[in-house]
Amino acid sequence: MSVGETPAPWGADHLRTRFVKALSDMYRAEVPLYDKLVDIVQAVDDSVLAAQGHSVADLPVRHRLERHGAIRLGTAEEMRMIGRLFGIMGMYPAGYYDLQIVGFPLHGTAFRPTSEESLGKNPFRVFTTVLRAHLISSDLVRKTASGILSTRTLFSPRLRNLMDRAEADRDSMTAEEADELIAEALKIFKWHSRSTVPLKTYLSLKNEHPMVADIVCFPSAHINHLTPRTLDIDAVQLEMIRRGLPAKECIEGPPSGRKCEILLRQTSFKALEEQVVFADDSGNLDGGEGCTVKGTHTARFGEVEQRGAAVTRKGRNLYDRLLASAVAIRNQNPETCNFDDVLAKAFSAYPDDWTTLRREGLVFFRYKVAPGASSASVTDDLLLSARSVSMEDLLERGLVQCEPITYEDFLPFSAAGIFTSNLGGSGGSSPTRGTPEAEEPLDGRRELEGLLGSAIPSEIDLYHDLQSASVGECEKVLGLEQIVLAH
Ligand code: OOG
Ligand code: NI
Repeated sequence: MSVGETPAPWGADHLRTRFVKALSDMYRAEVPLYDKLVDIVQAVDDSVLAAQGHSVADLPVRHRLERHGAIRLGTAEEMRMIGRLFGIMGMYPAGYYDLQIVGFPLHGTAFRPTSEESLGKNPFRVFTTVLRAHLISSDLVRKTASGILSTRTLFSPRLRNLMDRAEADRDSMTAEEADELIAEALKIFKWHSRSTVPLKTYLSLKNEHPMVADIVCFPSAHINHLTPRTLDIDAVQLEMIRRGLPAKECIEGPPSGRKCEILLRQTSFKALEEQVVFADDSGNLDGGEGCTVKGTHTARFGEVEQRGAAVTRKGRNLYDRLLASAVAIRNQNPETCNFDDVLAKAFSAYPDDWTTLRREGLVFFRYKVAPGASSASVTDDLLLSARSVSMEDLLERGLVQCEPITYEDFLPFSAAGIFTSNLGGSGGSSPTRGTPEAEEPLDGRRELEGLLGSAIPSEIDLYHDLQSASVGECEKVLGLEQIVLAH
């Protein structure tokens, strides 16, 4: 699109960007601490950039809008509908997450853009889980939950209608209809300080699992956090504490102090205790002043993250192994152990320069032919065989450049750590941090794919495809049959 041209109102990238901006405004009004956190991130990022002699305008466009959110849905139908809605905004399932491993009756996926181009515009991602009612142990709670959810309407008739039309023929739709789609979709994510059920029902569901109460007892699938990305999470953490935000004690993910950031590091401030009005015992919400039942609910929290490079399967296995070894050491002496030190020590076995990470096949890279290079630059001494060369040779001669691919996904155990510390009670560091990866939970994945009506690609395969496409492009430009990677 050339400068000054108006984007098509129904373009998927455009809708996603409008939606995340609207969501951010709504969340800012709902959770004042979010505003403070975004301020801190901006101040920290500005000073990181200034120290490097840069300004925010030097960052890729995506940084300024980059957010992720999380919602928890109640039924297969809600999950199927949200898959369609996100699809209209250019967000597709990536990765399967089974939260049963950490004791939550939920599984899900992340909806996000997957193409290089869309990620570059705005990588908005939503970690989306759905309740698996059959994992609720009490018959009574299961029936109560299913009964309540069967009467909830998350998607208004108008939204359904707009979605049907968008899928059938989006080019014929107007700018006003795009506005309506955003407004109707926003309602799904909005917080309501009234519960649809009596307090005693809420408490019985909460007793089964706080997640069950959070999902079932409210009229919307309120977004429970909206996370900005920062360039320096250690500085944000210190600043949160300095400004008196109720920050979690430790940062989840790889240790601090690495030169080459990998995967994801996250921290949060603790959930708000929200005032909630409950229905009276006959389910009536309009009992008038004096008849309402007041209570509280903790659900929404603030989170911030720093993103590093996407790792290969080999890189992920090494990450999981080192994390598990650090956790095992901590578990021997949980009271006295300084986990950050133990973690840093364990990760000294994880290479920390890009060349080694690339040569050992631990990180995915995007390759690009250097400006000015062409097929004429490929001299005979570079050839391994007829028309094949080694990527390392091309890099060494400066004919190709590379950069690590950003990790766009989640770390389920960090996720579990963060939501565990936000369910009231446990506070501090996550009891689950570093739980070893379980066997691939095939049945759950199939169940979720079945209800979404599409395969859920593994996030690692998606990075592999991005890397391969960039290598393919180099082959084309340099007129080569094959460029062989180091590993
Ligand atoms: C999901 C939290 C997952 C993350 O950053 O790992 C997540 C939830 O709380 O429902 O957002
Ligand atoms: Ni999150």
